[in-house]
Amino acid sequence: MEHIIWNKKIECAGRDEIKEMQLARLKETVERCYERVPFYRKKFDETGLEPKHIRTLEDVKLLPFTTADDLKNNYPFGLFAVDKKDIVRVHGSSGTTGKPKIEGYTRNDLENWTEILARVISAAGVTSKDITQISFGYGLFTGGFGLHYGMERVGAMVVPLSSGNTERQLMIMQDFGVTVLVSTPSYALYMADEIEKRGIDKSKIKLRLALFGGEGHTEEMRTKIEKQLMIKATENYGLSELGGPGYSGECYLQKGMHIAEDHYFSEIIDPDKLNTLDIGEKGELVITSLTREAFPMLRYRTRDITWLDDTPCSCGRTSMKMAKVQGRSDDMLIIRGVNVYPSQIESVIMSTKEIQPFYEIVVYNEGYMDRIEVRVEFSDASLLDNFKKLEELRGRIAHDLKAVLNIEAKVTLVSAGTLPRFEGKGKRVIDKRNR
Ligand code: DLL
Repeated sequence: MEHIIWNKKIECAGRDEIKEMQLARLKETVERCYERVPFYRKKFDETGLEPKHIRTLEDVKLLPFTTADDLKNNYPFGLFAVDKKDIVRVHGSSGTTGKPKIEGYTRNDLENWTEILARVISAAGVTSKDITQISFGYGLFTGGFGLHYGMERVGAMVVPLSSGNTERQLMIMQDFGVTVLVSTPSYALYMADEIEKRGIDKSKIKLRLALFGGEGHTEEMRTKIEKQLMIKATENYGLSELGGPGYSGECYLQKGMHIAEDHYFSEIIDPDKLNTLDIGEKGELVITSLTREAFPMLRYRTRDITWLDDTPCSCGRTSMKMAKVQGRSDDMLIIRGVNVYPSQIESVIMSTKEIQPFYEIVVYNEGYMDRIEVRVEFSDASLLDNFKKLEELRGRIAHDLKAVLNIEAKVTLVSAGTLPRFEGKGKRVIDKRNR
């Protein structure tokens, strides 16, 4: 396979060179926020902080955090640092309820966004010879447009299908000889299942790569999809508040996501004590934008739990990497005092042969107790006639879940095809507790 490093000068730069660039850009960003965004000016004034106090990268710790609530309170354009006439695009968070978190781009911001996506896309192994099907939603969601322009920049043929209408997606995938799929892992799983169900001849599918992002997935789920679609899948991460995808992406070695450090400064903090943690320590990712003109952001608390990794990568890139997101500090379930991450449950499900990779987690009250139920689909319909075998399977899954979670989970087996499938990000946790 051909491996192109899109921007060698930056992606393979020495650490000192990167740090120097980050510091200069951090100072500019701080100045910009202070001068142009009343929200930040007020926060600075409250503590007597001035842009001149930021002298080293360490001084980032002096800056105030920005949270999702700050975006909500300043909806829609309150945190913009340029006049509306200089904004050429807006995007927003993917949630379907309530007001979205809105962010804007100047022409330069769009140019930088395209550049960092071209890096992510090349790192995954995509070249101008590829035909790519973009099955992320196009709209306020950043996934569709972000990957679209990056792919065009790399020179790949783009098929902008957006999400939904799976039958048509699969038809075009075969007819056009699509080689690269861009989607959430949930949607890829759904497509893989439909390919099996419809008995589509796999030799008609030319896919060789998938770029997954927009949500987390376990290694076990990745392996499952890779096997089923006979592809290699890399992962990328980003969030609309910081401009969408492009913040980080895996290279073909699949050993963590390379961060675009010339555009973002990253920290890991303890989400409770708020102190900064060391490289390699697990905590909440906090990001400061370094080049964004329209919507600069200081120390944004992503709520995503991960760690940073500065060990050299054999692909040649020198950039810091982030590990797979372990969960969000706000999707962690606390069940009878025990912390449970949906990803722990997913690993067990993906490692159990006799069940499908689809699941649902229901949390509910029973008296004063919190209970957790995991619903999974069994693959072999003939099990319906064999109660003993069905019970044995249920017991085994319950046992494996207990070993991982340290608490009992009720396991419910349902027939194949009955749990929800997702065309975008999956929603697999239903919390019915009254609090
Ligand atoms: O999901 C941006 C994006 C689109 C990234 C396409 C990659 C590809 P939002 O809708 O604002 O933006 O959601 C951001 O999604 O804080 C994470 O919790 C989650 N997320 C995104 N990528 C990953 C990933 C886009 N690779 C929120 N692993 C983030 C885990 C992810 N979580």
